[in-house]
Amino acid sequence: MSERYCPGCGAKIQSVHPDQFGYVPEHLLEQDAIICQRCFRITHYGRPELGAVKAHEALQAIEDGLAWASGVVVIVDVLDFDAGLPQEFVSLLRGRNMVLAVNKVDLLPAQTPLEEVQIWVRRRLKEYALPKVEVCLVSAVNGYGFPKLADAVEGLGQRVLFVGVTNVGKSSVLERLLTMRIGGGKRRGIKPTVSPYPGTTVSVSQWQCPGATFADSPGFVPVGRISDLVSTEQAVKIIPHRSLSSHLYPVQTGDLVLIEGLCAVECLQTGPEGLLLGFTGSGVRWQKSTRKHLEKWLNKERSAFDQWEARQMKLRAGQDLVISGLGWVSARKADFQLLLHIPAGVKHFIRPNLIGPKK
Ligand SMILES: Nc1nc2c(ncn2[C@@H]2O[C@H](COP(=O)(O)OP(=O)(O)OP(=O)(O)O)[C@@H](O)[C@H]2O)c(=O)[nH]1
Ligand SMILES: [Mg+2]
Repeated sequence: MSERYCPGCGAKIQSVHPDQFGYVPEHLLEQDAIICQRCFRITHYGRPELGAVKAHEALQAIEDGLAWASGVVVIVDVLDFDAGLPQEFVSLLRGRNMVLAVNKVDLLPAQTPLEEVQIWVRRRLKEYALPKVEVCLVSAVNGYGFPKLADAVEGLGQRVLFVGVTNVGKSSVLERLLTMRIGGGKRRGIKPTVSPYPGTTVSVSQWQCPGATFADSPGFVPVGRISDLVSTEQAVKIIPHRSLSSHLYPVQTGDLVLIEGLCAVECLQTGPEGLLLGFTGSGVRWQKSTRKHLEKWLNKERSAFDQWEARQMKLRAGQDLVISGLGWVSARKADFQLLLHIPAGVKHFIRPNLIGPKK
């Protein structure tokens, strides 16, 4: 009998190990269209069954997918742009016929001019030595940008692979394209499995469309995102789903901006007018304090993460300090000398402001 794969997550179907990917109880194997028990439970009960795909297995599947593909749709999350393009991942993509879909633009504040975001993305891409890639700003939730994306995908040949780091919305983007003319337009009973938990898709899963085959892939597992270091329940609270919340603080030398349990931004020096504007998902609690409370705060938070690091940096007015997998603080009206207290291993990036006045 030929091997079968779960269309939801790409895992090979098996009915021996309920605690492994691809499990389907034996009595259901007779059915024509089946998804694995994990995809069924994720979709119907929202339960994060069996955890995430392993990094090395995901990488192998992505490499196999790239060997098969004629073209690639690279998906990144607009809020965590740099975490979406780790160097090892970008090097797999060089020389490919590709389109960049910058997803989740619905999470930006409503007044954000998307033309400016487009220019911002183009500038960031130069830093990754990807200057010529076609960029589409999209939202898989509300369909923004999909007509343009569909046109771009038509130029990628007959075997199109959807790739990106975990949880950026690869399966969601693919699912939406399947409902459009390019994907055949008909309602399908079975869809790519989407969930708020990173590591949902476990292998390459192909979808036949009128003029091409689309393939979903597991997420490249990035290093250093805070959302991957906390429990699944906490990750879902941290990752923005519906909107960003923003927090504006006038900050002076000696002030501390705290993000509950996750990081502290200590101001070593700034001008009299300095403002820090913080952006995270709405499940994250912010607080302003002063340096004298830092030790107490760190002692309380040490229970959650064994090791913390302090990193000193200069943040100029017009720049964002991004804490990978969490959010960012944006410097306004003055330059800042900061000391960032953060769990060991979490990456940070400094970039030009994504939202608001550009310098
Ligand atoms: N707000 C918003 N959420 C989105 C969008 N696209 C996807 N999501 C959410 O992001 C989460 C991850 O989506 P998936 O499509 O499963 O992401 P993925 O990249 O396939 O994830 P893995 O398979 O785990 O690598 C889900 O909670 C989605 O509902 C979007 O455009 N806007
Ligand atoms: Mg997926």
